[in-house]
Amino acid sequence: MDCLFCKIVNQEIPADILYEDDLVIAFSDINPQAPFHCLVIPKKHISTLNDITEQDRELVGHMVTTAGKIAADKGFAQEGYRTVFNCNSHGGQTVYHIHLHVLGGKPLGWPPY
Ligand code: IU
Repeated sequence: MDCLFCKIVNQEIPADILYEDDLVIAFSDINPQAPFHCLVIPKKHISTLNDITEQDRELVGHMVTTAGKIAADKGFAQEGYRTVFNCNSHGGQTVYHIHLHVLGGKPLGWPPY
């Protein structure tokens, strides 16, 4: 499978890794949209949020708790931060391996258009 994020998981492509465990990896986004912007991805390939099954509940929960821990470690917990899953074209998804964006370090606008 020709998946860019699988290649990052398999260390075939370099990335600025911020966190890694058996289930997930977090790395800096190459095109940051905030002073801090990283992606938390599962090591398992899942293309979109539409492909998540009941069996992935723990994995996706772990992605979210990992995002929260990274934000806390970076000192964003109090002032706040944003987590985003984009799904398919209308959601703005461009890489088809699910990833949770974690953005922080400034007040972020809403809505996102
Ligand atoms: P999206 O939700 O699929 O649009 O987000 C994909 C993100 O992956 C986007 O923010 C890119 O900047 C980021 N990214 C990356 O960090 N490294 C890469 O090699 C590529 C995309 I291609």
